[in-house]
Amino acid sequence: MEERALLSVTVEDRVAVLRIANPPVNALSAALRAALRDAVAQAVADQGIQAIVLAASGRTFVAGADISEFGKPPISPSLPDVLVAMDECPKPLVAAISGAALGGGLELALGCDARVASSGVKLGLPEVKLGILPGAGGTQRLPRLIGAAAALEMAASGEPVTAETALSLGIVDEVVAGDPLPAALRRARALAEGGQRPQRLRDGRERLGPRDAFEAAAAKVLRRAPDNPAVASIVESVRSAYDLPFDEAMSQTRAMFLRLVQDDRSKALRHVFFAERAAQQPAGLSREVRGRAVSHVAVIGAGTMGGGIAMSFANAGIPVTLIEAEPEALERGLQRIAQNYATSVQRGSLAAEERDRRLARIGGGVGLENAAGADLVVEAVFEDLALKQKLFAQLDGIARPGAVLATNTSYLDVDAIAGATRRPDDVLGMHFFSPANVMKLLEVVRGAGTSPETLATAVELGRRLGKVPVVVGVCHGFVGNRMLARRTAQAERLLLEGALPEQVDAALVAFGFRMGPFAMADLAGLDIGWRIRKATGKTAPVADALCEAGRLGQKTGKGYYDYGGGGRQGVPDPAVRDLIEATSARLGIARRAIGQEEVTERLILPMIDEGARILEEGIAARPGDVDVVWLHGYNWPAWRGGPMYHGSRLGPAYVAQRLEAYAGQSGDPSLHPSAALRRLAREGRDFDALSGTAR
Ligand code: 3H9
Repeated sequence: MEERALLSVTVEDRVAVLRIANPPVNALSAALRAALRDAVAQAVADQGIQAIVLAASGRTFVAGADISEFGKPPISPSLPDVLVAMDECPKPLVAAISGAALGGGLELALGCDARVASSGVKLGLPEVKLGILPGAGGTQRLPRLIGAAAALEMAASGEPVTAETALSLGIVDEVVAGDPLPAALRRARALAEGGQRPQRLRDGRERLGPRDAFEAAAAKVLRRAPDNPAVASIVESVRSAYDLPFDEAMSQTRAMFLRLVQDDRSKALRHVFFAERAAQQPAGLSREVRGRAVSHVAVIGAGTMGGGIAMSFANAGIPVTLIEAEPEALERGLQRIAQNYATSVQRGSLAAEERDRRLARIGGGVGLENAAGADLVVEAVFEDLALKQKLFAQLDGIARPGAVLATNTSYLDVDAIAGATRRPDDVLGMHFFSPANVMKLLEVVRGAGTSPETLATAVELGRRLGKVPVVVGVCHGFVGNRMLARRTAQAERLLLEGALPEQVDAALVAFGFRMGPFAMADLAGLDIGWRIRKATGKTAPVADALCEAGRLGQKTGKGYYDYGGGGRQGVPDPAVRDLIEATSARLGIARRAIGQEEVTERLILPMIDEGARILEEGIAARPGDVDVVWLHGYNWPAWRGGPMYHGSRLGPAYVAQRLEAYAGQSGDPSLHPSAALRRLAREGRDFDALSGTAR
């Protein structure tokens, strides 16, 4: 195999320009680190060279360490070794930052004497999002440059800043429009003319700032993220900038870095990183297929969902027409949108001018003919198949040829909806999650007839909206809601068998969810599920009894909990306990004490089992896709990687065996493991083995 040049060296008027070229994002792989170290050594040895500029080709400067190397045996030179070589270099170094400088990429730039960035680039230390800390001096050099409190905030939040903010913070010395190389060369020459290299960042503590300001910032970040072990390490490492000599602080930081990389939580977060990216490339869709251009969208239905979807488009700069059948309904919908934006402005999360720009992108229209000019139509009307079919048949006659027609259904058969048109190749599902302008998940439902271009259009658009699109197949509830149904059924069963709502909720919160199923149901309103059950002839004895008693959740002040004066924090209610016990008695179910482990497993393991079926049927293409659905649609705790990742850690054999045991103990036949899961257990294989078995 021919070796790619990861680093090219050119000389411009006695300045060596080291240009990194390691597509796609210039990650600092072992080979690149070695090339960097050697190129610095050569520039030092070359008498004709006075200074060095570090630049990069492609869309990023350097996106940091190569995450795929984590967890494998470390290969020398490490990134800290490269930075030692840069510190020891007697000639000045300048970074020309032309794209994102993240993690190790920013750390590399901090090893230079000056930094020039092009306008609009992002700089940051996102390591914390991977459950690790900046391991190559970010926690030592950045505090010495911009102060410990500001550096801590950047490293603990993981949020990048723009070049302009970086300039005001003092991270970069200059921001230029376009290519930063000429300005970097100028600075390199000016520094070289000074004769001596300026003081290295490692050698000065003057700018660390007052210790009490740092301690106040530390208390704040620790309160904000109590579950992420990396945050405490980041605090400790930045603090050591005050207390320890640079080299000692670095070796302590390195030890913490290596420990965190091995932590299960970091492994799970890295899995999430790669799963999110893999989901962007739908299985069975060639990278060459391009989506159609979308410059105007129509959203049919101005209810909560339709309004949120319209806001998503407007927020991403895409003009949208909201369509209703009656003027009053349209007016109500538009007012709700205006109110939502007004609340954001009041809270200070949205500037008034930006609100005005977004509102100006949202128009309204009464009647479907308003969809005629749209490149994409999203239908978000009531969940009723006949209604949707009628609407799509009408749309077929109105929408322009080549327009993508999407339904936002949460459960219904997308193929049956597509069948109402003469262009099923243009039809698919775009299932947004409520509130649609906030939740990041977008299930893109591929129908039997959906064309590759239509699919690519929805995926590309999802990305433009800042969502995480995941392609799924047609079935009742798709991936997310289908798995949720298993959990909901067990939550109800557990109440009948002996548990109480607060115990079930506490188990899921202990697992890492922000809320348990019953607190969640109270928030959403119990009547939605009740209506669906009545329509489909299903029952949920406890939930039904609560609804019959008028306890519909927070909106009625009572549900599974009592909300007293209408607040959001419910308390357990003895009346609910009586109601549950009476229901168990009525159904002849003997109540028993149920421990937390059983509660957790009976909520989580059936979901994993359902995930196995979903994979076997080809509804989701990869276990990671299922994980991404749960991470971004249902707030699955990221440090647990997602349901399939969790299932894979437990092992399919364990999951199958526990489900079998619970099925026997509770007499609930739905707990028997599926054929897919049993097969994996028998063959000692993981969920990956189910990928692509159908389709
Ligand atoms: C670190 O630096 C530790 C140090 O402190 C010290 C160590 C001692 N490694 O996101 P995209 C792949 S930790 C390996 O779709 P975009 C990605 O998987 C690191 N691979 O592009 C994808 O592959 P594929 C701290 C990486 O334009 C492809 O590149 N840095 C890495 O939407 C394109 O990625 C971070 O956490 C990586 N570091 O966004 C930054 N980064 O095509 C992580 C990307 O096969 N990266 N890939 O699916 C990002 O945030 C985004 O990738 C970035 C570009 C904003 C740069």
